[in-house]
Amino acid sequence: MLLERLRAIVGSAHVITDPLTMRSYTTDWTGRWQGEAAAVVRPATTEEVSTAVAACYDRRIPITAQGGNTGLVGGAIPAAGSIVLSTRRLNSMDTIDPIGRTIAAGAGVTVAEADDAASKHGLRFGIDLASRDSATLGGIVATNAGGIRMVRHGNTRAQLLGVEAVLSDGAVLSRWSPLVKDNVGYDLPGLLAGSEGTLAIVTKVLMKLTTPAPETQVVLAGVGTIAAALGLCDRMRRHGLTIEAAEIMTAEGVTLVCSHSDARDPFAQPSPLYALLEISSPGNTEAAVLEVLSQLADTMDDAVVEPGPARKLWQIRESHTECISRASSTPVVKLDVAVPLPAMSKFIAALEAALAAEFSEVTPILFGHFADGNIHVNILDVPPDVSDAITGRVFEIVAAHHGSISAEHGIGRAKKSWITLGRSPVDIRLMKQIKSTLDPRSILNPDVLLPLAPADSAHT
Ligand code: 2HG
Ligand code: ZN
Repeated sequence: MLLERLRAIVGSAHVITDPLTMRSYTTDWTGRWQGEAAAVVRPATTEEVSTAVAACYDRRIPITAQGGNTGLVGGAIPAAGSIVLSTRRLNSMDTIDPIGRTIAAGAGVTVAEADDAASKHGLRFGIDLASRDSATLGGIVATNAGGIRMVRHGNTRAQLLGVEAVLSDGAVLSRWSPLVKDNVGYDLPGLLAGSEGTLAIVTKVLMKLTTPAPETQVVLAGVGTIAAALGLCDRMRRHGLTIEAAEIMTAEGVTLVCSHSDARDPFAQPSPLYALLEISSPGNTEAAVLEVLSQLADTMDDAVVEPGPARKLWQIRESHTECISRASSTPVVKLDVAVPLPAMSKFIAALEAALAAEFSEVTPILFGHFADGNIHVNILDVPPDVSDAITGRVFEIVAAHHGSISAEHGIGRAKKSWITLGRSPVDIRLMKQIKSTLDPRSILNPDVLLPLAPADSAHT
């Protein structure tokens, strides 16, 4: 029997079947996605992962890999009868190479732990996100996470040099080279980045590290329009300054955060939009930032500047997810979208108008990494029977503006019905062919990402 076999592989203490203990693995952070599993398995080594996966392969039992369970699209939530393979015990911090500027670590190491380890060598981990204390390296690879430093260092795929990963039959792929120039064949680590646990289970990662700016200044600017916020970024760049982060919030979002946390709005009068920029430069950043702000004074309602890390200013932005969750009467509908920068103002206007006219009972809050074109559309108080209609409507507006229905959180379960809005039939066919080559028995997270026809699914 499978559970006996799994107990023999990882030890009885690490095969969880108690429904109450399993709940934190089968329910997502938002409470919107709830699954069921036959068991949660917690291997501690790649060999244990490999043997456990091979046991599932032999019996055609589906496996959902899960890191910190911080995802927002149900991508790590299992379908009934699945095994959840938790990667959290794969938490070895293997090597920091301060000369090559790389980190090698287990998939269960968190983003915060990776950053702490890099900081001891005067370096930083290039991905940062509000869930840094729980999100794992395996999870950020599986979702190709972007986060708040994407504008500066690129997404996870851009920083991924190598992976060790277990394939669906238990074979171990080790594409492990710190070389930044290495063109021997297909980019398999790049393929696994963003594959949402559907192609292989990442057990170790080899990633680039970054050099921190010696000093940063954090600007919170109250602006009336997206065009003014983009203009601020543009002028900072033209002035020779580097944008380390560029976030946008709305008056409604800032008010909500201030009433559900101890954050406070530093402005005397609320502004329609709040642009939060973190800026660095090789010289006197503060003087240069103040100069740009004075040149653009007539495009802003108000502005404050504080030396980084300026945690109080960042708290306003980073508390959005939690405060929104607390404020909504139903699980929040979270739609993480991107649009081309020139289309962003029109997109937001069209979205706000459609939601107000067609779904007047809901409360939308928009925020996000605007310099990357990424807006997190959070919709509160959505009656459960309306969530699909509202999702479809938002995605229709995204598609009409040539945007993406998934900027950084992935497709998961939440968006797979709409994947045709983001990819052509030929593209989807090719992705399915890749899936069936790497996972011929369709046991790796079979219910996420690609809309499989029932006949395609070998385990049913
Ligand atoms: C962020 O940018 C995360 O804080 C979460 O991607 C976004 O809660 C969200 O919708
Ligand atoms: Zn985000």
